[in-house]
Amino acid sequence: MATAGKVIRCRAAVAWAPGKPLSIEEVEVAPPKAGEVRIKIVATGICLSDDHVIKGSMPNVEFPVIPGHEGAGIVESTGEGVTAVKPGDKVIPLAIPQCGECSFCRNPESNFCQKFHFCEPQHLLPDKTSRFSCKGKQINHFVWISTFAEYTVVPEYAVAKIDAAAPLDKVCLFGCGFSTGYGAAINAAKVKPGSTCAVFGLGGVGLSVVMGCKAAGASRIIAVDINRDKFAKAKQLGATDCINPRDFQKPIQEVLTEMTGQGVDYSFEVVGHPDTMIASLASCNMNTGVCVMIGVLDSKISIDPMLLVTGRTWKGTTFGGWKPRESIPKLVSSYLEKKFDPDLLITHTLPFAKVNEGFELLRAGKSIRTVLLF
Ligand code: COD
Ligand code: ZN
Ligand code: ZN
Repeated sequence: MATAGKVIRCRAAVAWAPGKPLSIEEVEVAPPKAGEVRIKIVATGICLSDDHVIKGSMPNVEFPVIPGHEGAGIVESTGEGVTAVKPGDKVIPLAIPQCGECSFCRNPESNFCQKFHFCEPQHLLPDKTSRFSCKGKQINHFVWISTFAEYTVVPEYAVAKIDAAAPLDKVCLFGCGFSTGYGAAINAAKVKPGSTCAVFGLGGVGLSVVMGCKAAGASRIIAVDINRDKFAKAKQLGATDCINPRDFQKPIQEVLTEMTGQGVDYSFEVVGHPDTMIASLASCNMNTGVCVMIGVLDSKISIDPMLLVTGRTWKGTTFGGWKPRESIPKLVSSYLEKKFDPDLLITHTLPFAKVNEGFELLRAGKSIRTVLLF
């Protein structure tokens, strides 16, 4: 491509300081160094976690930063030594990398590559520099992928090559929301046919959990949300019952226990709130119930240990337990074979310049997923 090896000037949404709206700026994006890939982002979804970044409540984020982690695009150029992708390939940048070398990558049971956050902070690329600048200032990356930029540079091990037939304005959701929720049911909980599930929080991620529970053959899927406008979509995707905690005088875990006799077999927390974290744990049955945590919180919670001593399993998952470089291309192929339909999660499509409008829709509970197009 004519731009290979050159600095590209393009648009990006910059969060200059916590709590401020995003600002659309012209940024400079340096060429990829060895082991890196520069991607032209075509579409990006808006996830609640990006809102946590903007508000300043997401750990390990350094301002100014370009958020966004649910994108899809086309490789523009590659740095020295890159073999996994080439210019023109359709790709999904990965918020969770897969280096293939660390002990977690080599363990077939785990997907949490050790390059994620803990040994290498992801506001800078692995060589400890940024590829973004604006008005003479360095701008930081977000989890290495910063998809709210027309061009972004990511390490080779944070890119998944996908089928050339994939529609980028749809499969961007595989970069976070759909994969995270669907995988939580399939990989983390390993929902069994005929089981009963409860899903707390019916955003893009929670509704993807509902899809995963249905695909796994759950016979009862109870969807829980304080916004009843989410119920129609939840039913369309497989929920058998929808309940609003505000309609009851008693704690929702008691309601769920009464509805099911002993509590559900699997519960999922997809809100990121202390009350729903405790309620979801307490609503799965003692003895064999499994509660999967997906939401994050920037404070601590305390629980009654008896909830666990009686036999419940409490676990968490990131990115749905998928080993991303090997699993995301397969998930996209299954989507092209129409095995599931995450398109139903996309309620709004907006031009990139309207990114703040997209966040307003999310905060007002009016959207499930907004996809921004460059
Ligand atoms: N009880 C029930 N539902 C509630 C409550 C409550 N007390 N409070 C809010 N809700 C509902 C809202 O009405 C909304 O429908 C839903 O919870 C949240 O949906 P969204 O669309 O705002 O959020 P999502 O689906 O985009 O993201 C939810 C996460 C929990 C994934 C996110 O907030 C988070 O914590 N992300 C970090 C952890 C993680 O694994 N992330 C991977 C994806 S980034
Ligand atoms: Zn996300
Ligand atoms: Zn690894």
